[in-house]
Order: sequence, then structure tokens, then C-alpha cells
Amino acid sequence: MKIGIVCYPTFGGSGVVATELGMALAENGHQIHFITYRRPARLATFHKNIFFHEVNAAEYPLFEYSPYDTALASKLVDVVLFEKLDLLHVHYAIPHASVAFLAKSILKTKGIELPVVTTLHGTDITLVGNDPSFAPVVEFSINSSDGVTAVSNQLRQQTMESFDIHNDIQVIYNFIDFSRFRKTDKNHFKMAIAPEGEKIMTHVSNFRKVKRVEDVIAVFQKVRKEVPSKLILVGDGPERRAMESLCREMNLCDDIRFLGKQDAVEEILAIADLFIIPSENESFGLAALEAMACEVPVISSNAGGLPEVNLQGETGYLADVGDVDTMAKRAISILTNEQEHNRLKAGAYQQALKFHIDNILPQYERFYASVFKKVKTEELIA
Ligand code: GMT
Repeated sequence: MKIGIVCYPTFGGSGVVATELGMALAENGHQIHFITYRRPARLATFHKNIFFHEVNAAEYPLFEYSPYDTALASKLVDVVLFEKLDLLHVHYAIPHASVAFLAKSILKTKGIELPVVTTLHGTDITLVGNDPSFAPVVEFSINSSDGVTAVSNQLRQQTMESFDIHNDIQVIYNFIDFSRFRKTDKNHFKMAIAPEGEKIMTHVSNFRKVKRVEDVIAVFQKVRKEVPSKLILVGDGPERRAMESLCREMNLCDDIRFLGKQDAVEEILAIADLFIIPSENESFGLAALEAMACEVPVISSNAGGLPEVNLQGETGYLADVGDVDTMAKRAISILTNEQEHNRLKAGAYQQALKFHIDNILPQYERFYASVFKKVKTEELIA
């Protein structure tokens, strides 16, 4: 199929999933067209089946805000017409689903029926999507999509509860590419971070409030009192500066490393003993899955879809949002008991296998085929 993919090109989870999906589809022989304002961060290598179309929203003195939505809709129409796309898959409802509806409507006037699939990722429903400034458009565009997927059962459920939805929403979990995310020997790196053989805790996020990075630091402070350990923080975002100040106030700077945004997250996960993700809300928790694929047990909150990924006592442990005491207690018990640690490492890996890209990719392909067939059948009847 010729598939257009619209996403945020950043390190955010939805952009990562969209890019990895596009690359896997291209590998499977589909022709993939990424349409966004910048080359997606994870789209590192050239592939004969992958094309990138950059959206440029024109500047004009009258515009206080450049109308990206309009520029994206125009670009979509242009790419669909020129490249003869079979289907458009938009990731993250705002503004991609409503822009897709606009592009679809324009194409209809030109006699073209464009099947549109929308994937909901989380904050497009749980945080911003619910905001009255977006909600009516989000609801309308979910209902107007030809196919809708959500990345966890919990996100599906929450979408149904938050909006008046009369469209089906199919759950297709996020996935992991084991050719990239797997345990590798990075002992030289481990020696550099933890020269005395300290345990290494890791957190990866975009440092937004919803991630509760302050809880990561609070847990680490408690763990460090009992277990010689280091904390690696990967990523960047609005809370990073405040978190650096917190580390100074808590006198933890010698044991916490802020690494910023990293391309090769798997190399950091390869030396981690424990991953921590105490989010206020998390529709899935792709970062946790990436850690699990690298045989790293997870301490998480029990928010959102995290219990569908991290299984209590099997792949790590979960606690209520903000319960840093329980999280620390669990972390200490894992890091001080080698047998328990090994059991959870194996459990994490086994659970990650369920999200193997080879299991999830066919689900998307089947979904595309069914949406395509439905739209084309409706076109014939009309
Ligand atoms: O986690 C983020 O802040 C980024 C966000 C996004 O929309 O890019 O991630 C969401 O989508 C990811 C991929 O489906 C999920 O793994 C994350 O759980 C979800 N984030 C939240 O729900 C907060």
C-alpha cells in the first residue's frame, strides 16, 4: 500500500511509534510517506520505500501564529494527489485528525475517497484533548475517522468515557523492535557511570509535569540511602531545570546524571538495573516497554495503561501515583536480592516479547486493509 503518515517528528512517544511503524511497514514492502514539519527524530537511515514531505507554514506579518493546520491540510492534499496514496494514518488527534478530515473533504470534491486512520496516543485524550478549547474538534474528528485505534484498553475506555463516541476504537498496542532494543554488553559505559559497581536506576521521559520526575528523584534518594546507586535521567523538557535545582537542593548531584535527549536510548538501557516511571498518567508507557525489552525490571505508578505493560510482581512493581515510599521499598528489595532481580529481568523480557513488532505490525496491516475495503465499498454503493 501507499501510506501517508502524519505525526509529531519529536522524541515524544507518539512520534516514535509512528516513525517505527512507518519504517517497519517500509521494510515489509509498503511505500511510506511521512508528512510533517521536520524529519522525524527516529528516522535515521535512508530506505528506498520511505519518503519525507516537509510542511512549511508560511510566515506573514498578519499572523501572530502561523496556520500550521492549513499548511498541513494543503500538503496532505498535494501529496495524496501526486503520490496517489491509498490511505492516511494520523498519529495524535490534535490537530492531525481534524486536519485529515479537512484534507479528506477537499479530496472528495476532486472525486477521491481517502481512507483515514487515527491513532490516539494518550495526552491527546487525557490532557489536552479534554480541554474545552479542543474537545469538540477532538470528538468530531474521532467520529469522522474511517478507523480509530488506541494504544491501550485503558485509553480506549477513557476516550469512550470522556467523549460522545459512536465510532469503534480498536486497541492496537505499541510495539518494540527487538533488533534494536535488546540486552547488549556495554560494560565500559557501566564502568564510567558506576565505577564502584553501584546499581543503576534509569528514567527516560520528556520531563513534562505528567511524568512526575520529582518522584523519580525522591525514590532515588531513599534507595541511595540503602543501596550504593546512581540515577541516569534521559530526555529533556519543561521540568528539567527545576529537577536539576532539586538535585542540588537534595545534595544528590554526584549520583545523578542528566544526559538530555539521546538517540541511542538502548545503550543506556543496556547498563540499567532498574527503570522507573512514576507518571501521573500514561496511556501505555513505551519507555517502560523499551526498558523491559532490554531485560530491565520496571517500577511504575499504576496510572492509565501502565498495568497493561508492567505486571505486578512479574515484570516489576506498581504503586499508587505519588507513593514514593512503596516505590522505594520495592526498588530496594529488587536491587538487594539477586534472585528476585533475575526473576523480574526474565519476566520483563517475556512480557516485552508479547509486544514484538512481528505480532503488532500485522494487526495494523489488517486494520488498514479493512478500513480501505470499507471506504471503497461505501464509495461504490454511493
Ligand atoms: O509521553 C509523552 O509525553 C509523549 C506522548 C505523546 O503523545 O507523544 O506519549 C503518549 O504516547 C506514547 C506512545 O503511544 C505512550 O507510550 C505514552 O504513554 C503516552 N503518554 C501519556 O499518556 C502521558
